[in-house]
Amino acid sequence: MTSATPLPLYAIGLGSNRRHARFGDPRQVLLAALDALESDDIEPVDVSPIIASEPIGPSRRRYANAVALVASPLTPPEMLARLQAVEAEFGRRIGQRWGARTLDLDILLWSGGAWSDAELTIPHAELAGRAFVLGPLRAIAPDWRHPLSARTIRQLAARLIRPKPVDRNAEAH
Ligand code: PH2
Ligand code: MG
Ligand code: MG
Repeated sequence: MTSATPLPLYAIGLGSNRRHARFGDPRQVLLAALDALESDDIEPVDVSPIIASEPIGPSRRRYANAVALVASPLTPPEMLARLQAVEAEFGRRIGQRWGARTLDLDILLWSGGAWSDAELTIPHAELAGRAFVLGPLRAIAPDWRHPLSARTIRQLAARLIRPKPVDRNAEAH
């Protein structure tokens, strides 16, 4: 298919910290989820390495995390519905927020810019504070600019992953 206007791009965060009976460990869950996402109107463009990350929040299990870039004409609410359908396919239950979960799919960025309604905020509200998102995202989209802060992913990752000491003396202890 040729088209003058390129399709919108989405950056999708993937996370899992629970085995799936059929697919296996969290890493394999993410690989299966990438397959499940691909469809007539969701075209995978790139995927980061899958990292192992320490849990943020109450769950004590380590996560597998990755970020995928997909091209899609879907609107943000349509994309959200699709991600929720894939989560449900993988056994995610409503109300599992922050608990151990088989699959979490989050819209991180959209080339259309910012979006905000009762169900969905783009960019993802926690994007700039989460190393397990910024690390994988930097591997595939370092020059993407956060539409609200105007900083690139590379800059946001550098701030978070290598914070500059405020007080050099304090650092010596
Ligand atoms: N997701 C959470 C809460 N904590 N920690 C890590 N390391 N990775 C995640 O994906 C994650 C988390 C809620 O979405
Ligand atoms: Mg989520
Ligand atoms: Mg999440």
